[in-house]
Amino acid sequence: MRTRLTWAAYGVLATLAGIGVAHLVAALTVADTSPVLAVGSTVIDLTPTPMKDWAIEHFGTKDKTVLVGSVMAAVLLLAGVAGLLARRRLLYGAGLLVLLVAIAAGGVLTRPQASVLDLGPSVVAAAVAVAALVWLAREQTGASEPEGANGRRGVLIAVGVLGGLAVVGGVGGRLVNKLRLRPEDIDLPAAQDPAPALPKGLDDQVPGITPFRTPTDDFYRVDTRLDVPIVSSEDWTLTIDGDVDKEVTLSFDDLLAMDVIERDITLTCVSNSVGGPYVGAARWLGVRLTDVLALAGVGSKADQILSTDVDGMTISTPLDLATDGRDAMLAFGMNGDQLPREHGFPVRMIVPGLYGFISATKWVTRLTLTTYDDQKAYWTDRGWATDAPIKISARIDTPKALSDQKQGDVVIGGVAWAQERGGIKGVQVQIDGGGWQDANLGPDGGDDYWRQWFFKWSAPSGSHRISARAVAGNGEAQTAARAEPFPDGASGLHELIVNVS
Ligand SMILES: Nc1nc2c(c(=O)[nH]1)N[C@H]1C(S)=C(S)[C@@H](COP(=O)(O)O)O[C@H]1N2
Ligand SMILES: [Mo]
Repeated sequence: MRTRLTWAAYGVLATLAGIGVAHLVAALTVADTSPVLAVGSTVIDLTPTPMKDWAIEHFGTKDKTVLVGSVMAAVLLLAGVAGLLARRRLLYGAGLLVLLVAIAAGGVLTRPQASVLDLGPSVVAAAVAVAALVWLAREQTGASEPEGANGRRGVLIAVGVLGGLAVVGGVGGRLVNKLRLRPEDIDLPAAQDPAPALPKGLDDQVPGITPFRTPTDDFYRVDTRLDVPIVSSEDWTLTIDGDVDKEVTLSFDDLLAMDVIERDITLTCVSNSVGGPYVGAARWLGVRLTDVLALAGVGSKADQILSTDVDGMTISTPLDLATDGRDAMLAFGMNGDQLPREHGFPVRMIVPGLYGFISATKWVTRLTLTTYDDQKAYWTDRGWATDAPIKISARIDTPKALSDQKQGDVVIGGVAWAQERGGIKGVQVQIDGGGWQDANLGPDGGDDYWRQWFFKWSAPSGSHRISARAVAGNGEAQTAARAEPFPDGASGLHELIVNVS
């Protein structure tokens, strides 16, 4: 039993050394090609939508950590098996390790725009893992021979060196990736058409309420990437092609030299469940999407803008909605600073009123005027809707679900949004299924921005159910009909129970 465990541990150690070194090599070249991340990304692409939804619902923003953790666990389990095989025959163990890396390499090659060069880290992983296993097997066999004392020392050295490699590779890869995330120094232009000063919100008045402006560091992040694309503003270009009068390619400086606008817009993810966290409000700086399209001249056949990111990931936006007069932007600034890399540096799209998955392309490099019949975007291929306006929604931030409250004055508060529907005209609160009562609204940040609200409740003791609903400026009310996020956004009312004593 003990020898078996030892050999299984050798398999795991050899694999960790391979993965660690490969991770560092990937970080120094193309981070996305790190074998474990590549398998993770492939799993993301292949996972059926309902399962992805389930993962987002249960693991929230940790869904990627859970994914990478599961991939690692599966790999290490098989690595242990490889170690056991190696005890019988080294060739079998090594063969299984190579097979594992080959699967990862397959993952690397299925990434959009993958090249053979991207196999570098996988080849390194295989070479290091196999060499490590051979080394460990040699030392172990040596140690069990009669003059074993020396052999035991050999085992310890091998374990130490390989453990060191795994740690140096893993930690080093992390550090390099962190370093690469450092922002570039960009001088942002001033807006010719600035946003009015954002009024002071209810942040200080209502404890526990979502801040009126989401701090950039707290802004939710949703994308298909396990790493963050590192794009340099100098190399970046944006091409407008497809059904256009003339194809145009803009540099970052070209874009900065255009008419700059600034807008307060609340971005929402289609995967957000009612009351969920995937919504954020920020001040965006950029140029009008319509100004950019006009440079190329849009033809008469196109019905979608197919935007492509730096890695070939595609998002489609209905052309009519994006050009109907709303403040659709190509943004390079967020909350007074340049876009963080996580949020699309150097340039992303922002279209008020449309869920992010059909509008908010990060790291965007190409806008292709085409038709839904001709070309399908990433999520269209996965069954999501092509037309998905953000649904009206009110979220209760405080009190928290199932919290204990003291009898007497309890302030209920939250945020509500109804982009491109005239903003929020009213929010109402219902206790225990009683009558709907008007909540107080916070200041107005514009029709495309969310609104804070609060309601003073004199809470009697007992368990109580609180519900909220929003009414838009155009008169439309939030529906109570429940819908899952798939395929065009969740609906229903946010409801929660609190215990008052
Ligand atoms: N390139 C790229 N852009 C993308 C995505 C993506 O996966 N890749 N995800 C979209 C989705 S689903 C949403 S909700 C928003 C989220 O933007 P954020 O991460 O800046 O909050 O980005 C959109 N833009
Ligand atoms: Mo999203």
